[in-house]
Amino acid sequence: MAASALVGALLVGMAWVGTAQFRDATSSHAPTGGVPSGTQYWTSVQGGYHPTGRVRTYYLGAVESEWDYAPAGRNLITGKPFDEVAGVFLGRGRTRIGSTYVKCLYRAFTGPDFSRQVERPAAEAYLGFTGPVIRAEVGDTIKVVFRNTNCRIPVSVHPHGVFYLKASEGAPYADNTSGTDTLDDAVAVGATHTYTWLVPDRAGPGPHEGSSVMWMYHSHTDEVADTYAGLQGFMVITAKGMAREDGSPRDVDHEVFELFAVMDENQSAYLKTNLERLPSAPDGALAEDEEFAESNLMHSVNGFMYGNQPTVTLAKGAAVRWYLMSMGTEVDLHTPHWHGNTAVADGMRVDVVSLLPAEMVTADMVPDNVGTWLFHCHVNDHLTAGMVSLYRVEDRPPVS
Ligand SMILES: [Cu+2]
Repeated sequence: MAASALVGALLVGMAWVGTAQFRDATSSHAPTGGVPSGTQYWTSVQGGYHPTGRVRTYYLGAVESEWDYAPAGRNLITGKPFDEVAGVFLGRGRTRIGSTYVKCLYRAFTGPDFSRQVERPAAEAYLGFTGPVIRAEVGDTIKVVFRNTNCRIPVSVHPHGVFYLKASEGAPYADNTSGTDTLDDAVAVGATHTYTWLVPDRAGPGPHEGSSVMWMYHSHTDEVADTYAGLQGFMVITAKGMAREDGSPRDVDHEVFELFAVMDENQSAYLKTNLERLPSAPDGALAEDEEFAESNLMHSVNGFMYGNQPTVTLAKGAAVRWYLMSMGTEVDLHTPHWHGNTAVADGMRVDVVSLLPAEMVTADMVPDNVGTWLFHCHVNDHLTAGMVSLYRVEDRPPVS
């Protein structure tokens, strides 16, 4: 990417985040009330929370969208039309939904009135249906102002890793909470809820990790139906003192985020909606039909199949950090594999990593091998069903 494009990307990317300084974060209380904030508290739980005083505010919307798993309409790995196997999932017909589904997705907005969605820069198009990346540095406070802009289902934002109280957990269950502590559980269409998450030391990189750690966020009102509807995203926490202004780690030139998942559209909260869009109204038996069910298992990377993911482009010699995760169920054991280059994950040299549902793995790569390379799940069934992308290494100076 040209330097000017990068600057443009940064500007657009930053438009949805506002930062502010608390005057005295150690003694003040967050707006949801009762957030432990004193040094005494954190010492008593042997945690470390050493506030930077910085609050990062994100405007996150849930947006009902049509999502096409294969927008090119071709297999971009073979360069040919879809074959019979691909047709099982992507073929559209009287009783087949095809490649495009209605989903509910997390999208960034520019401000608290949610009048303008942030346009995702071209360099981030590969993020697909996943939400915008949320970032913070250890010691920060994250505020997610969340509005269900037009999804017909109630949804929430549930984070992993960071510190939250009940009003910011985003999950309804019999946890003895009531009143305002339950407003996070399910945000109805048109409603807004602000989630406040602290970033103590234990949300940052562990002893064997580099300068940042990835956590996911996802809807947890109806966890299964919501995540299959598309509501998940990545969050990066950078070690204290290691963050750039935007929260990204200083010692990394390029970060890449990839979700490997068999998106089971049969279990999406939008199955009924998608059925109703079929050319002929389906009879009740269709949802029970095994072949129909199979046709809705979208083996995808960030919501793209058969090489349809926009190609991630890296510079030879750049410090690249890959953040990989999976979601789903027992079929979601994935083994992302890079052709052409190797990485270090968990202190080991690898070109394959393994993921189980909701597992998150960070891998550092300094690509030395120029070319366009496969990046695919090594589980045979998943590979043939479309869980394959490309990445490209170019001989140019790293952008940082
Ligand atoms: Cu797989």
